[in-house]
Parts: sequence; C-alpha cells; structure tokens
Amino acid sequence: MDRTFVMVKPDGVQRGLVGEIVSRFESKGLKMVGAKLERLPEERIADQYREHLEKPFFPGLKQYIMSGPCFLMVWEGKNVVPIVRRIVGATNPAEAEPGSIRGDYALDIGRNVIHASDSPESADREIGIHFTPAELVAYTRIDQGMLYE
Ligand code: DGI
Repeated sequence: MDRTFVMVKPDGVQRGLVGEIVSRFESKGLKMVGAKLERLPEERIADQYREHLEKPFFPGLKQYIMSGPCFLMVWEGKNVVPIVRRIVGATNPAEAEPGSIRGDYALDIGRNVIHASDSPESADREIGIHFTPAELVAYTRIDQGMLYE
C-alpha cells in the first residue's frame, strides 16, 4: 500500500488544528501508521526542504518550522500521495480551494499550516528523514473491506 508523509506545522499545532486535520484523513478512509509531536532540529528541516535551501524564503521557512512543535504523521492508503495533496490544497492559500485544509484554514504562503509529500519518491525520502521503521505500526483498519473493492 502507498504511504505519504504529512506534517502539521507549528502554526497548525498552536492554532489547535491537529485534531481537525487528523479527522479529515481518518474520515477519508486513510490509515495512520505513525505519528509524533516534535520540535524539528535544523538539520532535518534542511534535509526536508533541500530543494529550497538557496531560495530567498528559506531562512524565514526554517525559522517558522523551528518556532514550535510540529505534528508528524505517516498515512497509508491507495493513491495516498495525490489524495492527500488534494485534501491539503495549493501551496499558496490564496489559490487553495475552499474545502481543502489550506483553503479553509490558511491565508499566507509563509504560514500554510501543513506539509504533505508531493510524489511517492519524496514520500519515501521524507518518511526516512523523520521516522525509524520501528516507529511505523502495521495493522488493519476494521473497515478496510468497506473502503476498498
Ligand atoms: O509542497 P508544498 O509545501 O505545497 O510547496 P513547496 O514544496 O513548493 O514549498 C515548501 C514550503 O516552502 C511551502 O509550504 C511554503 C514555502 N514556500 C514555497 N514557496 C514560497 C514559500 N514561502 C514563501 N514565503 N514564499 C514563497 O514563494
């Protein structure tokens, strides 16, 4: 089954949005296989956002992600990577559809509440940055037979 990495950023944690966000993925039928609340060290932020290291916004992005705890998760399900990206919405909240998390809860690209992997390859890489294999839990959702053909 496919997996993706999702992280509620410090603004989402501070604004009390973790429960609402988890609920959206749970209701969709996705399975949470890992989760933890953590302050991210600088090296893991640089690794996570390696394609942005030289961008002018990177120092601000790093400061934002380090400003408080993040809630890190791994979600599993069929086509989970594109499905979660659609639930999360466009990077810039001004362009995110109403009904998406960023569309409903964010205003500014620099405070966009949540991160989700953009491809299966990034998902594998990002899960490996933030979770050990022992932190991921194998189990079957009781409703699996109702969720999949
Ligand atoms: O995968 P996404 O988070 O949707 O977007 P991304 O990988 O292109 O960028 C990672 C994060 O970097 C994004 O969530 C917010 C930040 N970012 C991207 N482009 C800009 C930006 N922040 C600012 N301030 N300005 C930008 O142009």
